[in-house]
Amino acid sequence: MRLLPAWAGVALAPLAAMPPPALAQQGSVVEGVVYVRNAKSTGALVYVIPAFAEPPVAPVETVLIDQRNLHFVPRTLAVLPDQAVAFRNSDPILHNVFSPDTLGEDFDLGTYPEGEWRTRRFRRLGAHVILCHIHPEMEAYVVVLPTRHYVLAAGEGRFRIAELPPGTYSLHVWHPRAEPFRREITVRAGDTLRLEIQLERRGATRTLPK
Ligand SMILES: [Cu+2]
Repeated sequence: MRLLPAWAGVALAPLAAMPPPALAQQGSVVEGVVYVRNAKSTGALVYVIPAFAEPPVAPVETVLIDQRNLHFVPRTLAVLPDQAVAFRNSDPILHNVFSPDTLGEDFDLGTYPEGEWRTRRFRRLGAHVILCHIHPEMEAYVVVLPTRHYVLAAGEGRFRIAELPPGTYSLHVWHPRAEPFRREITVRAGDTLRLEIQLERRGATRTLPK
C-alpha cells in the first residue's frame, strides 16, 4: 500500500495561515530586487531576523524536494530547524540523496527508485548541500533559518516579504554563487521598504549564511 504523501496539503497551508485583512494591513513589507554582479538574479534567498522577540513558530508542514529530469526541484529550499524535508525520486531511474555537509550533519539517505521518498530533519542553521552519488551534476541546498520571514527571489530577482511586525531587523541574502549579504533595516507599521541589493559573485567555495 502506498501512503498518501505528507506534502499533499502543502500548497494549501499558506492560505490557511493568512491573517484576516484588517490585521494584514498593519504589517509592514520589505520588497525589492536582487542583483548578482549587476544582473537580476533568481534563486536568492532573502530573510529577515527580528531584533525583538517573536512568539514561537507553530509546528510546520513537511516540505518536498523532488528529483525530476536529473535535477533537484526546487534547487534551494528554506526550512525552520527540525522541519521535515521529503526527498522524492520522480525519475524512471535510480537516484541517491546525500550531504557531505560541513555543518556536522552529513548523511546518506541511500539510493532508491521512482515513486519513493525519504525524509530528513535538519537541525543546524545554515546551508546544507544536497547531492546525488549517481549524478555528480545534481545539487541542491536546504537552508535552515532562525526566522519564518523568508522568501526565494523569483523572476528577475524580485522578492517580497509581507506581514512583518514593525521593528528593526537584520536582513540577509543568501545565494549559492554570491557573497553573503547583510544589513540592518527598520520598518514602520504599514510601510513598504524597497531595496535594490547588489551581491558580489564569489568562487567555487560554498559558504554558509550566519
Ligand atoms: Cu541522481
